Amino acid sequence: MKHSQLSLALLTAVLSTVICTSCGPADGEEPASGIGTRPSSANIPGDLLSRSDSGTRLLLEDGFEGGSLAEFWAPGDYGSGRYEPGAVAISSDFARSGRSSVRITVHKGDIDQPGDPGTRSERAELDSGKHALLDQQIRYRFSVLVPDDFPIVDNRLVIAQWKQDGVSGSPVVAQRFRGGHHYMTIRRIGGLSGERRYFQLPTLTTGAWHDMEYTIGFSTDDRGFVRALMDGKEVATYSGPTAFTQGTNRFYNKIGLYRDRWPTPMTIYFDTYELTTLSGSVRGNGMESSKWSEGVSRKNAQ
Ligand SMILES: [Ca+2]
Repeated sequence: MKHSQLSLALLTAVLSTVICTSCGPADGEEPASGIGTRPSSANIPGDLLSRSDSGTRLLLEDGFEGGSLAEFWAPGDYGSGRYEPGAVAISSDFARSGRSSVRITVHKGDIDQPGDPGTRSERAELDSGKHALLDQQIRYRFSVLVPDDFPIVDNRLVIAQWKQDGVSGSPVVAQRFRGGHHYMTIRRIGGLSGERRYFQLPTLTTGAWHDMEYTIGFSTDDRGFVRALMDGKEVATYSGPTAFTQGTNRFYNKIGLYRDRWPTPMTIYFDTYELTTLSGSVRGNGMESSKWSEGVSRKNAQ
């Protein structure tokens, strides 16, 4: 099968190059104390809602113009905090659309939290807020630019992640950039927090905008799927459960920089963010993908 061969090749490539991809229980985990305090989709400002002729519905949109963030983004001090004051700013350094984008910078110790045993995590992330997306087909789009002077280091780094409220540990879907390797992970529903599949993504060229698109069906059964496009081309597909039965019907996406502690700052840019719900309920699509691996280390993965 073409897909099987491709998936196996991708898995082999990723496992041969990713030295340590352990996320640990703190990979984007939020403390329970912060749950339930953010706006739901019902509270999305009316001017963000629209409906096209094709039956799709634009839920969230931010082109990062006009000097301020769209209202739907959770504030930086939400819960234990998503970013430090000044870490997120509208910037005219680069623009994928219009005249500006959002610049996100993380410094050592920002929003310090426990990471894997013996490690600390730090972050500067924009949080989409929680939305009822179970059993719907949805599509996230955003553009990302990694500047030329970005530190390319072998340290855990998540630049986009999707999580389900009420579920601790690793994100269901994550886009990662580590040591120059660009890849997506899918957490195994019902498995250990670190048990996941790896999908190598095309090179994230520094100094250039890349357009990411994730079509996701959040489902507790085999109707679930993830389809990733990069710069208009399909780059990864997964078919299988994407939601936990013990979790709530509240899903959220974060973009930015989430990493294990590192001494030097990192800055990244995003633009043209949107979340669209597609017509129809989620349905299985027969996609194939790689096998599960517990990515604690290269040795364990092999
Ligand atoms: Ca823009």
